[in-house]
Amino acid sequence: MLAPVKKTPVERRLVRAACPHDCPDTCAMQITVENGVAVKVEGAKDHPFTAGTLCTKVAKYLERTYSKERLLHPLKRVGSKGKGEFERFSWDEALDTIAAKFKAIAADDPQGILPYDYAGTMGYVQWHSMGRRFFNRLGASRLDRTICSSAGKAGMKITLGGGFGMDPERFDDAKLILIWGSNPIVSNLHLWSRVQEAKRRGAKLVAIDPYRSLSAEKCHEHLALLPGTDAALALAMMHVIIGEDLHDRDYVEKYTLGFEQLKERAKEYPPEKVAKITGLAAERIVALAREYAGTRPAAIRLNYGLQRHAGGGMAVRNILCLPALTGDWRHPAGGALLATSGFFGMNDAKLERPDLLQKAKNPDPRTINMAAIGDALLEAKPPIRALYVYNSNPVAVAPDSGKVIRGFSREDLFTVVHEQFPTDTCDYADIVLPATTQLEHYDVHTAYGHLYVMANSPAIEPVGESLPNSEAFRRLAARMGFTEDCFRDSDEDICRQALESSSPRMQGIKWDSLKEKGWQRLEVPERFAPFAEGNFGTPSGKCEFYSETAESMGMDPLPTFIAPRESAQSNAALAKKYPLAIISPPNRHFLNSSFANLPFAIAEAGEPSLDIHPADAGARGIGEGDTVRIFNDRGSFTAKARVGDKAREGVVVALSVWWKKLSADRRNANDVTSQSITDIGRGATFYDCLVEVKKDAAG
Ligand SMILES: Nc1nc2c(c(=O)[nH]1)N[C@H]1C(S)=C(S)[C@@H](COP(=O)(O)OP(=O)(O)OC[C@H]3O[C@@H](n4cnc5c(=O)[nH]c(N)nc54)[C@H](O)[C@@H]3O)O[C@H]1N2
Ligand SMILES: Nc1nc2c(c(=O)[nH]1)N[C@H]1C(S)=C(S)[C@@H](COP(=O)(O)OP(=O)(O)OC[C@H]3O[C@@H](n4cnc5c(=O)[nH]c(N)nc54)[C@H](O)[C@@H]3O)O[C@H]1N2
Ligand SMILES: [Mo]
Repeated sequence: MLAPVKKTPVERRLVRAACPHDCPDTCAMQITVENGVAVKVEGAKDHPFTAGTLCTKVAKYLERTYSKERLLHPLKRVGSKGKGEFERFSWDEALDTIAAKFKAIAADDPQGILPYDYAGTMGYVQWHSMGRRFFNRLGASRLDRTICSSAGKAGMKITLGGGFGMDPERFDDAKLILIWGSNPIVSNLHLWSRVQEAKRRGAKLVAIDPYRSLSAEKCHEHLALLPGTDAALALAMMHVIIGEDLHDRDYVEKYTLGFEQLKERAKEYPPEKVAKITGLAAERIVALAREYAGTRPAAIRLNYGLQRHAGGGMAVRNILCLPALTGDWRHPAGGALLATSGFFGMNDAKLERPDLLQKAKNPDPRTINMAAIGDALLEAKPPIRALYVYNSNPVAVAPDSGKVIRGFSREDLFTVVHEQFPTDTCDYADIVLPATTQLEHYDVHTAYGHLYVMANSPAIEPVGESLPNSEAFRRLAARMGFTEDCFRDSDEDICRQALESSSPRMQGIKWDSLKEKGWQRLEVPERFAPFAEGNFGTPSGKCEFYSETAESMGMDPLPTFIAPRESAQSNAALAKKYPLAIISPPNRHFLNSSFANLPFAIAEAGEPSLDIHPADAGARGIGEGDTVRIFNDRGSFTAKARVGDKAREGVVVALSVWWKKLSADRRNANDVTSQSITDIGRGATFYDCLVEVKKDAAG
């Protein structure tokens, strides 16, 4: 008789993880692993902000990790650039080739080499350490990481003294919430739960957004202003608040600087004048100002969307002045929130080792602005001869794609792309390296939308031959002959170093216990009101309405309005030719260009679309569902028209960021966006862009 088949026991483990994506929520995740295979990804129930839910994208993270689209081994290019024709080769051959190339360029001038990386993962191990060490030691050109938030950060710094704001967990106690240039249902889901709770408790929600976004739709009121005019709206609110003596005199006197000058400045922005700038009725501006001044606590959620314009830094600065006028900062549930990043304090010097530059051939290499990578690749002197791209997909996400692609197509440019997926950027690589996902490596994270430090432990072995970014740089450093100990640190060593912080808020946070628990709150009070008694991070310690720092940067020391570069107000001739302002904010089902190749996300997102107002569509003979061509002097792309009143008149909206090669015309919204930069912070100006739209005859 045959022996009965023995059932293999299932070895089941629960692993603590952190969502790596560029999103304010940085969720705590719990991964279930059975016999070495991840079988379930959930939001951690015990994490106060994640509270057991993940967004629709990351809830399907297993489909991403185990996707058949994953890059599984190194590839070398065999076809022409852009074609995406590759042949498999080994890691050793790949790294030897890269090291030989980098050595040859470095012998001449290491500035010919440029890293290009952004927040594909926000982890300190996989983004802020080994790569930075490597390129510092090499003396490569430095990358100015400006593609997303640098204008807003500069605006926060001038006004508040750093990346500080109210605790997102306190929004549920606010009585009035301004959702200002922010779309939390899409890009900040867990804050939206708090906002919903506030609504249940009777709070009023007001959206300020040129687009009736999913979030704006659910607010009590929606003010659809013209893009890039928020700074003027904030000034008009100040005009009313100060003019009608509605400000908190005690708070202003004790904790702000430059009120008298601000009062004069605000006089220059009466609601009637600002109505013309913003396209809002003057009465609505007045009503908003009165309601805001009359409701305590009031909370403002502004987000990075509104700073992607010529005056983006100033817009953030102006909005952040409002809660100091009303004294909202006194309350844990009052104030404003752009980011909480400044409350953390990872040990950047230890992670990035800027001191290694001293060993490089040129200890002070030039800086290249990532928001203008197209121009840099085509025009920088000395030329960029090698690019090492990781955690980013510039061919799809960087502005002015025509130039970006011409740059990436240069035959004399040597390009390495370390990626999880065969992106648009991979198609232009000489060498593609396969990267692990968050389930396959260690990391430690902070957040820009809550106050917890987060740990990520690997749940599974690397898929295929993929390697973490840290390991690729470790191996490359060895081949370059870099002997410093820091190039032998393990990923967990780096997690420990990240937490060797001088910040008093991080003293109790150590890697071994953090890894165990998965997350730990900064040492701040439960009901945290950071500026209740001043204590701003500015030179004066006050909220600086008047800023000498701004003045020293060549800016207006007071809040002012800087018009969009591409608008009827600042360039009438351009506006005549290209009368529509286009914005291209995130699609709910994508995370920038991440997920935009995965069937489940594409099925939800549909196809590239353009929201257009009936008046603008009618004037152009465009009907619902027509294929339209969106164009300006920089380029063009096509999309399906959705005619309706979601986009205000004069504004069209192309939810983004689609992969070019998966779109019918192999283009996307960045074919029309510009490389011009913001007033401060040298940031990208994706939403400062004029176009014309035509029904596509070919479509
Ligand atoms: N699902 C999803 N989540 C994401 C992302 C994603 O791609 N998908 N991206 C992540 C990243 S990298 C970031 S930086 C954040 C971005 O998060 P948000 O800043 O919220 O992103 P946006 O959608 O760019 O902007 C929010 C809203 O601002 C509006 N807006 C555009 N221009 C203006 C303006 O001039 N004034 C005003 N008042 N409103 C304006 C847009 O219509 C949009 O509804 O989200 C993160 N979260
Ligand atoms: N038109 C338009 N353009 C935009 C925006 C917009 O709103 N409209 N938003 C802008 C903003 S806010 C941002 S932040 C940028 C974002 O632009 P990017 O930072 O380029 O973000 P993603 O498009 O998500 O691409 C990140 C890539 O990193 C890869 N990746 C993830 N984890 C790892 C890892 O561990 N190792 C390696 N090697 N790779 C990894 C992913 O597979 C993905 O392809 O885009 C900007 N571009
Ligand atoms: Mo971003």
